[in-house]
Amino acid sequence: MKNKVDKLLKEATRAITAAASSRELDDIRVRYLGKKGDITVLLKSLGQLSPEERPSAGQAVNTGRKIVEKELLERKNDIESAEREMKLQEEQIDITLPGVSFRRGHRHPVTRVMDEVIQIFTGMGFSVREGPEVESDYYNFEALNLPKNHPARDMQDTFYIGEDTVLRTHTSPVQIRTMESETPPLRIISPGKVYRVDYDVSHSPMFHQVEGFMVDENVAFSDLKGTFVHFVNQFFGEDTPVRFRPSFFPFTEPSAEVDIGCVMCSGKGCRLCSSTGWIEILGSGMIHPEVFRHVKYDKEKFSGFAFGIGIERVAMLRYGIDDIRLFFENDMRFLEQF
Ligand code: 2NM
Repeated sequence: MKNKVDKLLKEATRAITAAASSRELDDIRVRYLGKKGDITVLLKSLGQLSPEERPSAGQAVNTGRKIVEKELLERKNDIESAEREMKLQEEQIDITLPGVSFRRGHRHPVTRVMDEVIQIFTGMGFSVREGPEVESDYYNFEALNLPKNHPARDMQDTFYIGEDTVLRTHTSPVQIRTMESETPPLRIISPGKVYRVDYDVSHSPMFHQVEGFMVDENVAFSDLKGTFVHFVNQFFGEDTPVRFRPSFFPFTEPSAEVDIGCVMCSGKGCRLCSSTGWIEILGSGMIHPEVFRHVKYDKEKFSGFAFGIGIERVAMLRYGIDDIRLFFENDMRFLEQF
């Protein structure tokens, strides 16, 4: 028995020393110590020995088993630390290499100006309402006192989707929908995309508006004036000259356009302001009784003002941009300046 154990031990030791991976080592463990392993088989055969032989033989096998177990464990630790070391070498990162640089994005100038305009009006107590860009003839025109033969309804200006369906030419339909479903007092702005058949340095077929209105008892033209003087002071600066010039819109009476002192020549007269010294920034007026009739507001009880601001237009004045199409070409050299 002692000889058998010595022989197995020698064999096992050689195999363990030669093992190069955890996997090989495991195979060796199974070969000697597994259920049918050589040493296990020897242990099981002890029962067949005579009672006199059994103690010394048992001791020899057990000692052999312990030695093999110890050698396996030691070799396992060696191999595993070698393997770990190799992995660390392979995965080593050279922290002195230059990093992969990326560019930080930012909001589009139209979005920035839009957010700023919204903030100025919410600061005066206005709330935001949004609505569909595809509208019915009724909400885009009829309810706004734009009669069937009005030039603003011409095929030239409006994108028609169907007989009675258009791409909204302004966000006023949102105001009509709001007045239909809510009762005064109301202070509402509706920002969004609008569409008109037009394309040159100052017109884009899609552009952005913030329209708004206020309705309550006793709203006067002076409220309109105070609102836009505050808006101009906030958006263009405290010292910006403001004037109110009579105008016409089908949905307001009286109507006024708001001008500011020319941003390019400071009022001296130039190409931008057609030598007038003034630049138009928004349209406004007292809401027409016909609009109130459509939304079933009592025109004897309520009055209100409304307005529309072209966002690209005020963004161009703010940043000194002379072609509206630059906003939509997505040339990074242009956009990166904001
Ligand atoms: C403008 C100019 C004047 C306007 C009117 C309405 C409504 F729905 F309340 F009647 N919303 N927006 C309005 C008035 C818009 O844009 C140049």
